[in-house]
Amino acid sequence: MKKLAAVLALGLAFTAPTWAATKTATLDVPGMTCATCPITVKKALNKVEGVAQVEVSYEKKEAVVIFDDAKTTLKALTEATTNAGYPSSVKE
Ligand SMILES: [Cu+2]
Repeated sequence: MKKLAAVLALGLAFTAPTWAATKTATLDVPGMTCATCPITVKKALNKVEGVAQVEVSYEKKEAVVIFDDAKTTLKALTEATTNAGYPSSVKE
């Protein structure tokens, strides 16, 4: 019985409504000039409400952001990096 409940709970977690709004965006961040820049960019993006995960690549000069589009917008993400000194744009 306990096992069945656990399986049901797992099923519910995967169908939670918040999951449906999760989006991934790739931002071009051309202003990163050294290996520590991605740390600043990552911190700035993590502060935005609704952001779940951030991966910043200095080599590619881009940031991949997983976020809840019910809580934040692409504009808020590019503004966050811009305010941190790294203007960015959404990659198509
Ligand atoms: Cu730097």
